[in-house]
Amino acid sequence: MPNLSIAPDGTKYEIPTEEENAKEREILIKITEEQRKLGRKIVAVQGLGFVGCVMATVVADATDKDGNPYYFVHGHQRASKRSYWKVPVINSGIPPVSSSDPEVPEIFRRTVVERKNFRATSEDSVYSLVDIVVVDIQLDATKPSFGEAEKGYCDLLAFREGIRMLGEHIRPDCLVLVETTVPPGTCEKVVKPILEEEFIKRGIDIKANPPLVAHSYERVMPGAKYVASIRDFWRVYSGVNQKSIDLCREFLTNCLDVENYPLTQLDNTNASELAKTMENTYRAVNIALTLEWARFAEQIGVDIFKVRDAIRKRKGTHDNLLRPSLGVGGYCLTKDPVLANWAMQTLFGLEGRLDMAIRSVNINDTMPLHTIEIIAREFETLRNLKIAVLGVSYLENVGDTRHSPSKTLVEFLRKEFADVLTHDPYVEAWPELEESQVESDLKAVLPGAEVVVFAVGHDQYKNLKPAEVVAMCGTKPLIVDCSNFLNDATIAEYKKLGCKVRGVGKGHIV
Ligand code: SAJ
Repeated sequence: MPNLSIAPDGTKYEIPTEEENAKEREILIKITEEQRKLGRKIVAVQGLGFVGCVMATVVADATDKDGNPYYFVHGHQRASKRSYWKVPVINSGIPPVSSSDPEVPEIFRRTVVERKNFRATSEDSVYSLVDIVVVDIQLDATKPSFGEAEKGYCDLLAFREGIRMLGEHIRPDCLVLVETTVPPGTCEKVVKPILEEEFIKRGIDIKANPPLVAHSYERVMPGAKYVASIRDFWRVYSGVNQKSIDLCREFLTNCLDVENYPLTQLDNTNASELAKTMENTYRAVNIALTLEWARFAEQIGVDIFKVRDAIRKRKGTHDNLLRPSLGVGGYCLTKDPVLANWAMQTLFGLEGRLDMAIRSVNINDTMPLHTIEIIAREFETLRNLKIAVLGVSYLENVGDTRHSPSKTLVEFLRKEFADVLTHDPYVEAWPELEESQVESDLKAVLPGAEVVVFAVGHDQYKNLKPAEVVAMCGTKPLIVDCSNFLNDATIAEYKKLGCKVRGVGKGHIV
């Protein structure tokens, strides 16, 4: 019975047998020899997720002043049921990620089909053939209990296994460049020691040939500027020794637009790892501050968004004040503060914790409960209340549901036995909330609704006319605005139609 990996479109791909892997090893050796003869350095990208697969194309797309590619790139994806399908899909020149960035399909076609200097494989031995490995394997933080981010931890097992596999195969002079967002201390205290252990097992003198480890975090934003968020974006980097730093700088300089987006070298990898986690913690704390003040504003008749706009007029010092919302989701701001806090205690063995970071994550994670409070104030009970939730992705105009605040909202409303229907124009399936059918037609969720929650700021919702919504509902629903999606004129129209309107941070609505 063949071992199958199934792509999102349902296509089934057979995972290679040992016999096919042996053939693949021959192919890899042959390709690598040919590419070296063309004067190209050989790079492997470990992990072909939403970061690695596009990073691999950016590296393959890099050319010298005569237009010759610097590198041949082997993209490596473990032969798992969940992800092996990416290997044959990429090798057909198709991106394994959906994207609104027109450059994504273009750069895959150019590097895989036209130049043929990017190829995917699931064969581990590829790492013995390369000069540089870019590590883009996933590393998650786990928060075991809701609203208690202080108990969050990082399970390094899979990451350690990935690094150990590198140690078993790479040549001693191969640079390992970690791009994955990792807890501060990981390169020095996890990656380097594992590589040293494996080098020693292989009889390599680690004094003469110390492992070469660098860190430069990615700032990938898989939206309309997916490729540019890798190639045309500032980078921070460092290494465990001078040679690692020099090789990393040379590689990034060849691959990225460092003229317009200069590199920043930090003293050591702890600093570079701290920078990424602090960057996203800064953003999470910024949002948490506005969420806390939104509650205050609601109680004293203030529209926090007008206050925010007034403050942001101070360009250069206060114009980065963010906004309150249903809550904070996504893969970055929910995780990075927890990684740093965990590292402080576990990797560095320090007392205490990053209080503001952890408190901010707790404010952000539990913020959807405030929207429930807003609704509950208007009804005797939530039991059997028909609630239409508009938006389940974590961010406006994208279909990504990872760590979506709408999940918390829907789960807690259903715990109160409310009758919740969900809609999102970008989301067909909601893997994190399997039993939840996500509708793509408003007519499937609005009829009979007693509450309409504008949860996510998709453009489609912002263009909805109050009269349309009320007509589709056939009721005069409570309208709940989670993040300033409705301006005062629209609010007045809803009120004229007999609807009550409430909103996060909108204390001025009477
Ligand atoms: N959010 C708010 N208020 C805001 C901004 C965002 O509640 O003022 C919420 C969003 O609704 C979402 C969550 O926070 O649920 C995260 O939004 P985000 O805009 O930070 O988007 P992310 O999570 O994709 O963050 C990423 C980060 N990029 C990387 O880590 C490489 C972050 O550093 C970027 O600043 C952000 O993208 C960006 O600017 O797009």
